[in-house]
Amino acid sequence: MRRASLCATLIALAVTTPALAGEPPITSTVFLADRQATADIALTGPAAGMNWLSPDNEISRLRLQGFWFRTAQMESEANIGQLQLTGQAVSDTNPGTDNRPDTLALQYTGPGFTIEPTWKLRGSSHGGQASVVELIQINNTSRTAPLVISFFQYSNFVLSIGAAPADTSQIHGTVNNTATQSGNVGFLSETVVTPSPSRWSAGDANTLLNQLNDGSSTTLDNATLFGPGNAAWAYQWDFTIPAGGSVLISKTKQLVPTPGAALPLAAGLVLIGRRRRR
Ligand SMILES: [Ca+2]
Ligand SMILES: [Ca+2]
Repeated sequence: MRRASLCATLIALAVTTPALAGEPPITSTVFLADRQATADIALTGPAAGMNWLSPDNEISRLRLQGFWFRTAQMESEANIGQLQLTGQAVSDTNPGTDNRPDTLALQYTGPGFTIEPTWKLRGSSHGGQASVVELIQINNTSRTAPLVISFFQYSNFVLSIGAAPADTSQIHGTVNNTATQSGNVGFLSETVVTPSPSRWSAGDANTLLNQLNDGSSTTLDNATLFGPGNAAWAYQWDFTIPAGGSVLISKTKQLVPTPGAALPLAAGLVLIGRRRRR
């Protein structure tokens, strides 16, 4: 937490004091809104990332979209929420349309590098879609040494309702830079504008997440289709960033509910949450 003045603009931010040794990790969440769409982003801990995305502020269609990394000095991947959070700001980029904060910028600092993700949420007045534009800048802050780093994005949307998960995830495009996930209640498409990913995987949500948390080095398997099932997908970028240099990942995603999607009627639904927040 850098400056108390930033807090004045936060709609919802739970801040706890820095954890002492042996205490549970700090958990804090930023809430973004634009028209009917809402998003939550958890800032710290091993499951940091966007964990709520809803076109209508009713049902989240996202369980987690988070970022992991592994430098040449590391034996396994870690969530960026396990780094020190050194910068945080929310802003309103369309005050004439909706004057609530819709954009979050963060900075995490590790040994010889910083990672700076930014999310900008856009919704619609009728709840028909939620779009997010994301930029992730990775800076090598060393003056002498290159930074060898693999950066991962894990994405687990939940777009089907029924007795069992029945989502399909797929990687598309000649440079594998578009991912889709679909089910009987919605469709998600994400395109990496630049740079194209080095590796990718469409797979089972738990299997992919375990690969990033299993304490060993992981290289994604380039699978391009999974499902129907508990589908998710992941991207991997392998970078060597020269001393003082930076890379910028730019991507955009759009979440669209299926028009007239059936409301939950039976037990055993796969819905991950339902809440009204305003
Ligand atoms: Ca706004
Ligand atoms: Ca691993």
